[in-house]
Amino acid sequence: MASKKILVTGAFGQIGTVLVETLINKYGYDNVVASDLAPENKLDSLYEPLNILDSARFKEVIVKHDIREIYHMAALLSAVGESKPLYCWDVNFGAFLALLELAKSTGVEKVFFPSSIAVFGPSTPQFNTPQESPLVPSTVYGVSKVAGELWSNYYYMKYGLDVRSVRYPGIIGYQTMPGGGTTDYAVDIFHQAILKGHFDCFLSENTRLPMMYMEDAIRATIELMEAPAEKLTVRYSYNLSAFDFTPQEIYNEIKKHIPEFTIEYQPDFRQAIADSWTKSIDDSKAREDWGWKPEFSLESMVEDMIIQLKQKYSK
Ligand code: AKB
Repeated sequence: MASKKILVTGAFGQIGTVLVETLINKYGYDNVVASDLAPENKLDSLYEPLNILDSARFKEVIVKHDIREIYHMAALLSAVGESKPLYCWDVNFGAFLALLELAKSTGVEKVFFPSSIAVFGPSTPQFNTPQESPLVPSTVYGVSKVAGELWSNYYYMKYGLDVRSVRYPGIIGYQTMPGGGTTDYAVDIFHQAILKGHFDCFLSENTRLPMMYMEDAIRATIELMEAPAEKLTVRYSYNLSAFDFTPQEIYNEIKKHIPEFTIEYQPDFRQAIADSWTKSIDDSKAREDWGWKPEFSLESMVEDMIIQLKQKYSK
């Protein structure tokens, strides 16, 4: 059992919520501090209200709890980022750079930075995207994640700060709802299938994107953070993959469980974002370096999502 103190920023977000619970189960209640913007805690955890743009307050929280590890999950996602580009840059990059500086001057030893498939762009190979690929994204969210990756690598090389990162694909989970992303449809489709039997999809039927089940995403995050430092050869961000599908393919899979389910396609501005991202990912470097292996396939993810959500809605 680790006695190091862990801080999770963005703890009320889609991934943060599940991460806090998993970290508490693993390292103990007293070793995990959740933080987010809201004044009141929504989780069963220690809590500090924190606006990550306020670096004096950020430092206060780190020092007060003698934080040694930070999972920096606070971010604006791709679709909402496009409506507020400069704010997205400040939140996703400015606050992260401030965090890296704080880590240097406090006792923080290890930092997790969540990157994304949004770092890829039209010039990146579309299928089986290699670890080393051109990173010229067309969203400000992608730009902020590329910058975060490069500065993570810089702080590691220059100051020896142990920053670790993965490029998350779209994450699907029954525990929480995403907000403001382009892959959000892949969570919403389950809720609508169960609640209404119909889904209006904001992406077109053949839009293929890389995706992953929440259980695998959380396990990948913690496995990377626990991997021996000498095994890690990538200090900007690891490609990470489980499966990929189109809206039509996930619809067909859900329909096996809910035969009356219907879908219509009404692509909006998020279509252009999805079209700029790659379709499938080569994560062999993560597999080689720290033994990454997903457990859930498209079929087993869909089955589990439907079981879990039916249970949730029947309560
Ligand atoms: C989004 O859709 O913006 C995110 C992501 C792929 O990073 N889920």
